[in-house]
Amino acid sequence: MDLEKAILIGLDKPSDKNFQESMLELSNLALVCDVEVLHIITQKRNKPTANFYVGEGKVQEIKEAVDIFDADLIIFNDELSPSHIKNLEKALDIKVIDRTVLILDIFAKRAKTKEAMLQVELAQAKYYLPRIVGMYKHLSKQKSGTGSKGPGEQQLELDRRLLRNKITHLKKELNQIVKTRRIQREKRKKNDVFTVALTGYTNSGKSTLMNAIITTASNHNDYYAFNKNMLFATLETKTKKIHLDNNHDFLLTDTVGFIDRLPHHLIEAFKSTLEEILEASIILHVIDVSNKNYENQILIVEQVLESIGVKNIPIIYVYNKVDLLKEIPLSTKDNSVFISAKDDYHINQLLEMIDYELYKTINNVKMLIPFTDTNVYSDLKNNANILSTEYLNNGIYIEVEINKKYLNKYIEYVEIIKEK
Ligand SMILES: Nc1nc2c(ncn2[C@@H]2O[C@H](COP(=O)(O)OP(=O)(O)OP(=O)(O)O)[C@@H](O)[C@H]2O)c(=O)[nH]1
Ligand SMILES: [Mg+2]
Repeated sequence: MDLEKAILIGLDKPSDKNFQESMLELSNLALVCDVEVLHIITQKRNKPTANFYVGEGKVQEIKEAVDIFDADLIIFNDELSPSHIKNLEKALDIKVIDRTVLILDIFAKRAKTKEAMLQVELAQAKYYLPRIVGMYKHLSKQKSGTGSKGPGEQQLELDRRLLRNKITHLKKELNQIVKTRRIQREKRKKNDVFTVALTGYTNSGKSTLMNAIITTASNHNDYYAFNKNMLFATLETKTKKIHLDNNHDFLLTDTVGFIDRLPHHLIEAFKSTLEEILEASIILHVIDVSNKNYENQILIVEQVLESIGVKNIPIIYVYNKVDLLKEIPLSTKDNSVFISAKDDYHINQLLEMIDYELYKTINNVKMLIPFTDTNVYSDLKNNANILSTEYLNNGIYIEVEINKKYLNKYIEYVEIIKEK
């Protein structure tokens, strides 16, 4: 197959602490999209310019490089505005795209379920709507050679309208799926099952860990999905029930991975998938500790979690791939564990931490249980630590140490809660 040939452009802003790594990552993203990287041009600047994103001198340098390397396209490391694309394409007379296009393309390639496909299509449509002018220039060029005029304004307006209709239609279809998913989640909540969500940078080993936990916790090999050494292998949410030896259980959910400069249209489109994280009792933040940029990846994941509204959910930091390290580093995070999902190293330790976090006795509660509900009393006798019992006229009044699960289950009987 003929690879498209590209020149990468990056703006090295002082605020950007991991600029080199992000350019490397851009090369990787390009490769996944079957694009060969011929050359990289960077510019140190405080902020983008209004016209061309980079300075005018740089545009000249890029133009020369395009000729020298005979490139097919230019890829910017940041998301470009419609006017940047328009100006750059005019000045350079070559296709100009950005990191977002690459990520969207990869997501489109990987999407398997209907929901994921609709989500990616929606993100793409929203990204392309304001940029349709630039796009048309290439399309018409491909057909009839350099310099040919794009379609008239009328045609453009028509196509914009089509794209807008498509967005409305996609949103409707997605809403339907989201509703079903919400109902499923509500059901789960009613059954008061805990969920534990796997999150982390793409390729950090979330799906591999999911498999390791499934095989460690169950006696049979209930293998779940593929995991591959590729970016965004998982785009859909998968949930499995994990049953521990002590009869405790929880639902484990694998989700889409994050990346630096994750396009906001994608985050928006994947909201329903990401909502699974918001509902979790615990988040496992999986980190590829063998990646030399892992500390920055932690920050990026934390930013995305914050942007989707994660608050007050306990996080366990799971430093994965320690088999690739000579020495295990010291964690600066409190709730952390070093594992190798590939070699099943410390998976049991992680399970113990999850178990502890989920089932620890955290509340000292006073409850009044009406005599009609004495089954509640026997349930608590078996599953919580009853400190005192008093028989009153209107029911049994108890003081009990209780974990989150039983607190939620019997919240209607609670009179006083004292957090430990
Ligand atoms: N050496 C080593 N490799 C691992 C380990 N865990 C995962 N990998 C490899 O890392 C790559 C990515 O693993 P995945 O489990 O697909 O990662 P992911 O986080 O699910 O990735 P996305 O779904 O793309 O976000 C695969 O090639 C795995 O075999 C580990 O503990 N050690
Ligand atoms: Mg995965």
